[in-house]
Amino acid sequence: MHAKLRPLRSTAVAGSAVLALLTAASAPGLAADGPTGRPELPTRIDGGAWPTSHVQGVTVDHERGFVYWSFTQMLVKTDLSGKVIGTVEGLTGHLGDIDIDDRDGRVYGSLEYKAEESFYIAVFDVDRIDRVGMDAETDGVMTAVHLDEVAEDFTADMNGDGVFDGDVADTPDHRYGCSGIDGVSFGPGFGKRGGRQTLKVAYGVYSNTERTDNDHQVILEYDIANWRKYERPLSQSDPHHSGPKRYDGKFFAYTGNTTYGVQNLQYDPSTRNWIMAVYEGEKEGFPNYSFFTVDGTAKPVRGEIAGQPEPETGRLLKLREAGLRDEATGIRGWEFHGNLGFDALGDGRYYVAEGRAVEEDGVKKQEGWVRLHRWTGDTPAPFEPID
Ligand SMILES: [Ca+2]
Ligand SMILES: [Ca+2]
Ligand SMILES: [Ca+2]
Repeated sequence: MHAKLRPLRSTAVAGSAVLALLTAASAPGLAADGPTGRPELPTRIDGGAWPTSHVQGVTVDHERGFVYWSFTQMLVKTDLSGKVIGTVEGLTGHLGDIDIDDRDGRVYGSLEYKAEESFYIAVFDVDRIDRVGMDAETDGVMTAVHLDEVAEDFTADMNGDGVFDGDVADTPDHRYGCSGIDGVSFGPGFGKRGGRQTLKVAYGVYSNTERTDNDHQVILEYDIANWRKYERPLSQSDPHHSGPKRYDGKFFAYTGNTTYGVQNLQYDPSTRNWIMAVYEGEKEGFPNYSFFTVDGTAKPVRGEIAGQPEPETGRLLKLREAGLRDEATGIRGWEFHGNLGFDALGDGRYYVAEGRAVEEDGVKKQEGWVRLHRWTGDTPAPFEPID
């Protein structure tokens, strides 16, 4: 609430400025943003309650004043007061984490169809979302780009018995334990301060305590500059496989096994951390933290991807030397939620999603909202809510 006040010449102007400041500062739920010219950010925004699975991701367009919410089978667009502007519905797969590309103003999200062995980045033309009930297939607001690499790792017959065991955790199949994709975020290349923003896509990883090759988070990097040529509308009954044959980078972060991998991935320009919010793992001998930070200032190093059936090297990411530390493994991490949605605003503030099941008129729904937080760097939780 400490907006910067500059000396003003006229007492009348100063008086009205102070009045305006007090009004803003005392309005419930509003955090003063200072003289940025951008809308002020509420301490809480509601995403509504929907007859879907839970909220999976949020991304805020501060400039234009919109919030986008992934509710697994639906994308919701609200303004900063939580007023619903529109929805994109009819998704039969799993829409996970989302992020906005500041360059084109579109929203990108991970979209899985495991039975069809098809994995996409869905691209939403969010400017065109202007009413509730728009259709993902037929209203021209969504295209999809297929990621072959994910399908290959997901379907890998790791025990070589000629059978791919499908969407189950209790199997040696799935390379690195890959269950698909979830966390997505734009940001600079790992170890780079600026340069070209690329899209990072994190694998889901099945929880499985019986194997040793699933203790890494796996992150693919794509330069999406030429992605328009791959983008196609998606017919979910006949899923296309239009997409880049190759990724531009593949990276591994040693965290120990988790339950479904990185739920929310987010680059934080203010700390230069890549945050990874997860559902905790269950393996003995690991700390099983709920939140990790990759050191975005560290260049990836080629090294052994520990625990693979055949020795294998890859580009390893470094966890930030901060937070909790597990003596046995050296793994660093934190205890924090954020696995339902997490957006970094770039100035040391963050929106963190929460959700719950509700019932309205006999209909089971999932409600989602975000609360404004600030970075503290404390352990075990490095954020505190701004109220
Ligand atoms: Ca097999
Ligand atoms: Ca994200
Ligand atoms: Ca998720």
